[in-house]
Amino acid sequence: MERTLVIVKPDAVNRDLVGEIVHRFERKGLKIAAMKMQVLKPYALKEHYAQHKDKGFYEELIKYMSSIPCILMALEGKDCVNVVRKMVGSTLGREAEPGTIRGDYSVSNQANLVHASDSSEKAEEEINRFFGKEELHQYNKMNFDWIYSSDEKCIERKKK
Ligand code: FUP
Repeated sequence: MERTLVIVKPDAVNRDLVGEIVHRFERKGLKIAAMKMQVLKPYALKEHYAQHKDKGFYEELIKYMSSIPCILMALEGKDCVNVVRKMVGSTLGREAEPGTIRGDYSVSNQANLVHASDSSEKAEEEINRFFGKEELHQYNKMNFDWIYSSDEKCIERKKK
């Protein structure tokens, strides 16, 4: 199954939205493979947001993201990257669709509650940046039998 990195950002922690956000991913049927609370180091964030290093908001973004602890999660499921990006919504909270996390709870572009990886390759890179191997758990999630068809589970098994 595919994995993705989710960072529940400082604004969500300060606004008591951690439970709501985690709850949405759980209810959707995604598996939590790793989860922790951590103040992110500026050097790791600079690497994480390297694609934005020439943008005006870059320094401010690094400062904001390292200001208080974030919740980090590695989520797992079929097409997990895409599923989670759809649930998170577009970057600017004011324009994000209602029903998405940003669309329901954010009106900002910086304080937009959640980071989610944008490709499978990036997800693996980001998970390895923020989690050690010993923090990533492999276990049978019993309710996967009720979340996926046997075909979907077979396809996943063949891919491995
Ligand atoms: P996303 O993938 O939706 O998180 O968005 P981007 O990769 O485009 O942007 C990464 C982060 O940069 C956003 F989550 C917040 C921040 N950002 C700003 O602070 N100001 C902007 O104008 C655009 C993005």
